[in-house]
Amino acid sequence: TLTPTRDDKFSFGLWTLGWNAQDQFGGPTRAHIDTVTAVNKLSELGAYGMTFHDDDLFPFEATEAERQTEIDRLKKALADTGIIIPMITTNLFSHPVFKDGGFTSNDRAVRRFALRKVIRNIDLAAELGAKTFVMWGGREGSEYDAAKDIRGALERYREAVDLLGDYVTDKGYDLKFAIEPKPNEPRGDILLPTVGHALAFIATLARPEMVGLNPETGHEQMAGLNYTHGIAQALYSDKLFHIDLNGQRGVKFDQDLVFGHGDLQNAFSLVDLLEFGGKDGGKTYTGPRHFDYKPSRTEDITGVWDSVSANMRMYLLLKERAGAFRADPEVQEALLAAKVDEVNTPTLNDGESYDALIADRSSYEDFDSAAYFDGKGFGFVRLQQLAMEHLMGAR
Ligand code: GLT
Ligand code: MN
Ligand code: MN
Ligand code: MN
Repeated sequence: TLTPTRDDKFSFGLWTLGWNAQDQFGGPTRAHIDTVTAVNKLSELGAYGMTFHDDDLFPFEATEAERQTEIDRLKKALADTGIIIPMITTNLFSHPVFKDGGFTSNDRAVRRFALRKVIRNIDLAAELGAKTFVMWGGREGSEYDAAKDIRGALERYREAVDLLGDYVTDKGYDLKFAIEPKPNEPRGDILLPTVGHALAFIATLARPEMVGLNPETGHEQMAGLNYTHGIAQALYSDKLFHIDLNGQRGVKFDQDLVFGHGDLQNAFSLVDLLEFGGKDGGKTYTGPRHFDYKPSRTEDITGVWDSVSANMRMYLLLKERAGAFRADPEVQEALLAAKVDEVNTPTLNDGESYDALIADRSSYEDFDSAAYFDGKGFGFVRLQQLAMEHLMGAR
């Protein structure tokens, strides 16, 4: 079915549909959307969750009372609709004080302020029952190589995440962190620019088990990387804690298009991996299908809600198409011919040592590399064509 239900676990950032469409070159083209309207509309359109930054819900300068009013209004809307808050995150990038970063600013007082802002928001996450706390360090980075000691900045990043891990653990909160990589924008170069960099960083932490990834489609693609590969490696490392789905067309500024409106074939392979990539053909990821996109600046309020629905519909269409691809006997035969599953067979026999491998003449001395394929290819193109035909609804 192409009608989204709560079981599909679709969620949206309040900052996504709520974006007033201000950009580098022009002012807002739309009005602010109130939190309660957002929750009601998401519920009506079939989402199950909403996410937000502290500053999305109440302004940076909000008084304690103003902050509480907004939290209470949100709680009431959640109770009225059944929408949940699976993830929350902290804005350490909009206010001018964060112009050189939060956790890694050269200015120590800014770093201490950033930690306090995050701790306050972790308490809110726990209060609202969020299970994931995203860290997107958009301002952690530099434009000028002489201006940032990268090793020092990474040490401060580690110090911050370790401290927050201690805090969550000591408070007994059921909350995990998900780092969101991005190569650039707003900084010229951002720290932890890709899934791979972030995985290496997580391994240096005091509590690596508490920290995973929130990879965004467009962010990996801005680095020219294959998002499906990045997600697969995150899964391989048990680090896919959350996901930001959207669309991007190639290596350029962060487009935040509707999911599937960018690299469609990569979106197809991604949904195939998430929904059918498990050992038994089941899901590999059961968390929120979270959309972090921006309704284009050309759109009015109708266009905003159309684009919310478009994200969910694209996901469900791709899921349907990937299911049809998997079920097609000709695809199964092509997969077999392409030896796709053979990569899961260990290269050595059970218990085989390198001595035994060296003693196996068929593996080398008698292996006729030139004659081995005897003019036969793998048939990957045929397989890809079948995938594209399913994607296009031609089969
Ligand atoms: C910001 C960024 C996103 C991050 C959000 C979380 S905020 O809009 O562009 O990719 O996921 O901080
Ligand atoms: Mn983005
Ligand atoms: Mn994102
Ligand atoms: Mn974004």
